[in-house]
Amino acid sequence: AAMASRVTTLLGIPLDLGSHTPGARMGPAALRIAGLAPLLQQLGCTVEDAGDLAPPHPKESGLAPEDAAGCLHLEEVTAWTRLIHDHAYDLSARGRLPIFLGGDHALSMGSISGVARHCQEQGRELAVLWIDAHADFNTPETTPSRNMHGMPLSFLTGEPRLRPLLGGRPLAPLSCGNIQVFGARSIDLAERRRIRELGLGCTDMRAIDEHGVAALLGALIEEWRERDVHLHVSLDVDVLDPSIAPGVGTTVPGGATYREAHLMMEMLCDSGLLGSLDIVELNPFLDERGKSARVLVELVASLFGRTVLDRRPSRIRAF
Ligand code: Z70
Ligand code: MN
Ligand code: MN
Ligand code: MN
Repeated sequence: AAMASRVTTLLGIPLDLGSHTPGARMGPAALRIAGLAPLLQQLGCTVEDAGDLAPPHPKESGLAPEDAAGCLHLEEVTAWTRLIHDHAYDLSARGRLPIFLGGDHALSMGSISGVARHCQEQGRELAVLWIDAHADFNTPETTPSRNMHGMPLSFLTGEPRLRPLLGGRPLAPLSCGNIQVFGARSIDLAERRRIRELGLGCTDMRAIDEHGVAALLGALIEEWRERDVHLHVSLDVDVLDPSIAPGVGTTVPGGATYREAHLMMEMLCDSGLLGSLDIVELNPFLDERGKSARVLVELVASLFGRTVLDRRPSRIRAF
C-alpha cells in the first residue's frame, strides 16, 4: 500500500557495452513486451514509462592510462554512467520509485550513484542488495575480462581508479557494510580477496543451501529496518538458475530456483523498504521464447505486492 502511493517510473537503459556479449540492449523492450507496466498497474501502482535513454556520444573518461587499458568500451560506458546518474538523481529528487530496465550491470554505476547522491542530501542511509551470481567487485587492475559490468561495486564504494567516471559530479561512496551481494557463486580470485579485505557483505549459494533464503535475507532485512534505510535492489538475472532464465550472457549453474527468487521478492515487498530497483543482464537475443523476460516480470509482481493468499507480514516471525 505504501508502494502504491508512490509513482513508479520505468526507465529503459539499452546499454550492453559493459559486457562482451551484445544483446542486453534489447532488455528494456523485452521487459515491456512481457507486460511489466500493466502488471504493476494491476497491482495498484501508478506507473509512468519514461522510455529509453538514447545512447550518448562517447566521453573522455579521465582514467589514468594504465586503468583505461583495463576497461573495454570505456568512453561509451563513461558517457552512459554520467547520463544514467543524472536521470537517477533527478527521478529520486522528484520522489519517484525508479525501475532501471537494463541493459548490463554497468548501468548500476549510474543508477545507484544517482540514488546515493539524493539519499546523502536527504540524510537518508542507503543500503544495496545486489542479487547476482557474481560479486561485480573487480577493478581495472584486477579484472580478468576488462568487462566493466564486473566492476560497478568497486566504483560505488569509491575505488579511486574509477572515480573519474562521474566527471565533476559528487560521488557519495557506499560503505562496504551497506552492500550485500546475495546468491553469489562465481567470484574471481582477486575479487574474493577484496571482499575479505574490504568487508563487502556477501552471501553465497552454499549459505543459501545451508540456511535458506528466509533466515538469511530475513536477518538482513531486520537490520535494514532498524536503520530505516532506503533499499536499492539490483537484480541481475544470472542469479537465477539457467534452467528458468537462459537469457543471459554468462550462465552459471546452481542458481536460485523459481521459488527461492519469489521468496526473496515477497520478503522484500513485506519489508516496505524498497526505494529503487535495477533489472539487469537480460539478453533477449539469447532467451528462449521470452522465458527469462516473463520470469523477471513475475518476480517484479511479487516484489510489488502480488501474493498467493491475502496474509500480511504480521505472520512472519522475522519481523
Ligand atoms: C567476471 C568479470 C560478470 C556478469 C559476468 C564476470 C563478471 N567477474 N558479471 N556476468 N553479470 O569479468 O569481472
Ligand atoms: Mn526522496
Ligand atoms: Mn552483475
Ligand atoms: Mn552476474
